[in-house]
Amino acid sequence: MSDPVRRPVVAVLNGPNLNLLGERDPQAYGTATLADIEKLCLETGDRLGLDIDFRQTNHEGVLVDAIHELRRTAAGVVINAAALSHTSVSVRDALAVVEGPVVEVHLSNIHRREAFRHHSFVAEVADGVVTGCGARGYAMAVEHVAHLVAAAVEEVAS
Ligand code: CA2
Repeated sequence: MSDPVRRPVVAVLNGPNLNLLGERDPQAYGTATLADIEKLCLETGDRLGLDIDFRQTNHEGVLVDAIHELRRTAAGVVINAAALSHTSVSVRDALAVVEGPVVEVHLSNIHRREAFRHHSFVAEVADGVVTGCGARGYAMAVEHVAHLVAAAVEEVAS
């Protein structure tokens, strides 16, 4: 039997405290757990012919290492860096060398919240930002990465 054709991989990276989703703060973040969001991303990926590499870490250096590991192999990256979005130059610098498209996602609308959440270092290097659309925002971000990857492939072929 021949090997199945490998599908492009989209990494979906999650930062600190997102493992607690569904346990507290449903007004800000909704009721979906991170496992629910992973399932949504996998379903979206399946529909679009993509594999999803879904990860969460509470540690800045682990997130930077994950970005380095994926920077050449992933077709694109969706990232909710959580609080690190507002503080981490090292996450920003790691994302700047990712070869494929990067789309930032936040469950809540960061611009409608406290002033310290209004600036995102991630947004400075992202190809798109989805904020305030809840868990559905992850599906939107995966779709947008798929669109940008397909557009880049078409451009090379033309
Ligand atoms: O809206 C988002 O997705 C955020 O990235 C979530 C971060 C927050 O620091 C950003 O400003 C916006 C916080 C994630 C923590 O999630 C929790 C969930 C339940 C209980 C405690 C924290």
